[in-house]
Amino acid sequence: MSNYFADNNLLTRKILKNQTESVFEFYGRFENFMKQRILLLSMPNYASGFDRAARFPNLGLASIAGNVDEDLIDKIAIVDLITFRSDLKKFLNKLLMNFQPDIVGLSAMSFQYQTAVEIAKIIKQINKEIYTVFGGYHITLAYDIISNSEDAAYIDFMIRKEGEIAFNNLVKALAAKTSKFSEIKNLSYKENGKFNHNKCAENIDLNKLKIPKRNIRITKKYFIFGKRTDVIETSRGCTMNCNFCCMPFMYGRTFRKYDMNRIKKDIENAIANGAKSLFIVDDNAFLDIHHMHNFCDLVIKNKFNKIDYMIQASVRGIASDENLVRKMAEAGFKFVFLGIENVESEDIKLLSKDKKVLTESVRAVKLLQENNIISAGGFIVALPDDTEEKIWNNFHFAREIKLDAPFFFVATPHLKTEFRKNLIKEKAVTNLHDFCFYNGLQVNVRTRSLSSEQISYIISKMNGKYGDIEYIKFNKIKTNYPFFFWKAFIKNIPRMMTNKLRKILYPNNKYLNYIAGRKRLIKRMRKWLLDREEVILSRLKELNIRENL
Ligand code: B12
Ligand code: SF4
Repeated sequence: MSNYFADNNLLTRKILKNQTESVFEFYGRFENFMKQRILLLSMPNYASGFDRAARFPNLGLASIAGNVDEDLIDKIAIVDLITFRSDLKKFLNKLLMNFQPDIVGLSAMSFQYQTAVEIAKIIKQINKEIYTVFGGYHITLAYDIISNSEDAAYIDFMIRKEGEIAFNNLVKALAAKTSKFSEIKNLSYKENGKFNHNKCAENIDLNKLKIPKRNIRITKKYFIFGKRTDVIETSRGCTMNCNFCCMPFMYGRTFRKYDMNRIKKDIENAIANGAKSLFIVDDNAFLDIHHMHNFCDLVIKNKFNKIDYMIQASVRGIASDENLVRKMAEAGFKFVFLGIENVESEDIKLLSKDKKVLTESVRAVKLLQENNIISAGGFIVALPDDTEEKIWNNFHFAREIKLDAPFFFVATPHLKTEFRKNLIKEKAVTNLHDFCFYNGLQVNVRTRSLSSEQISYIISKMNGKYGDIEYIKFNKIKTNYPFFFWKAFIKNIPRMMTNKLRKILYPNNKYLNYIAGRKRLIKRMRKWLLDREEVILSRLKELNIRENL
């Protein structure tokens, strides 16, 4: 990082800019044309626990960067703030002063959006001439709300849905100093201080996209299970109907594949940039089992199986094809994340999932175990009818099938989804607008019998209880990544000891460890430029009062 700053001081920046201007003025081709300095940022916020096992680079930003025409670029860089742990404000100030960007692109999921706004404020304080461009999931879902909010003062442009073509067109317009923004599809831009929202283009033909630019990342500390990692995609979209998912707002219910030649180049590029493992970010690559067979064949044939692969998959995709799972093992797959969702039949119906999901989950996990692949599984709990017992049933199911990594997500009412509408009708949403908590682990709903904080407490107990001696015995993370596993285990010992000690010293207050966890969250959120102390503490009071009753 220090070298980077050393050769990018303010003076160099000015000279470079003048040179670029004079070259173009000399040729008289583009009178006002100016190559752009583009800085792309992904957000530092993480869902607690994820960051200990994995920190991934943002593929959306790398793909956008890869698709900006070279002759528009003076300098371009990606900074994945997820890898960054110290004083964010100080770091950003230094970065912006040294890079002197013309354009800063910010990518955010819903729970990261408010941090992106706080960063945009810092950018505008340093130089209000810098253009801030927001993109990603939250923008796609909430552009209309945002354009009428106070946040709009810090946002110059929003790009909805897929960003590659729209961003390139925007950079072109800014470089040529034209203001023909109305012609750029997917773009929201301001006229007389008010946002206009252009129409969106059709989904991109994926095979026309250039390879993501990985070599321009300033940040480097990406890992999963202790191994240097990167991200690739082999398809975009999903045709399923799960009503809690916001993916259809991005691509509609469609499924597009990259052809194998392009995938081959992408893997080569990721490996050349240091990847020792690859996370495949596709929504649901297993919609086309042949595609997955072809992918594995490609990896095996080209000897790309010296590195590890991880993917999320539908339980049906895995359960339905024993040969594919075997081939995946040969191709180097070490981790599969399955969307199990819930064990209660009423809840499965509420999530618009197929009721066969449970029997298929049992088979899918068994096949993964037989092939030495780590099985992770996501559950969605806290649906309106859920009681404490029903929530725990998900835990028991995970233990019964010996899931290596269970994720007990809380039903999250993401904007615009059918699921949100249903929960609002049920009066089950306790936090409608503060999206900082929409990360799947924080609770924003209540059930008919449980408050948000009670749900949160139950889930923290489930997470705490899963990692017992028996778990250590059957767990495949330990066999596939022993160094990572034992290092994480040892690192966790002081916290386990403190928790035990609290229980011994204060046997009558069962909430003490939980409260400590909530306080850690307050500290973490402050690091992301968010202060939600009051909100979190007020919910804790609710729990204590109930306890005293
Ligand atoms: C891979 C993935 C992950 C990975 C890694 C993500 C990463 N590196 O950032 C992991 C497993 C860690 C993960 C975790 C989580 N994820 Co996730 N994840 C995805 C997934 C499947 C793919 C993301 C991706 O890389 N897509 C491919 C790239 C090319 O597309 P993209 O990121 O969307 O970028 C394009 C556009 O969005 C846009 N764009 C994006 N940024 C910008 C910026 C600018 C300036 C511009 C112009 C355009 C632009 O242009 C890009 C190119 O077309 C998506 C679903 C999906 N289809 O996107 C969910 C998704 C993004 N995740 C989601 C969630 C909720 C989470 C979690 C919070 C919890 C959870 N329940 O899983 C955690 C939290 C992670 C954390 N930071 O701690 C939600 C977000 C919902 C929302 N409204 O915010 C999604 C949409 C899943 C869903 N179906 O609901 N996730
Ligand atoms: S299968 Fe996954 S990606 Fe497809 S709609 Fe359901 S949750 Fe969304």
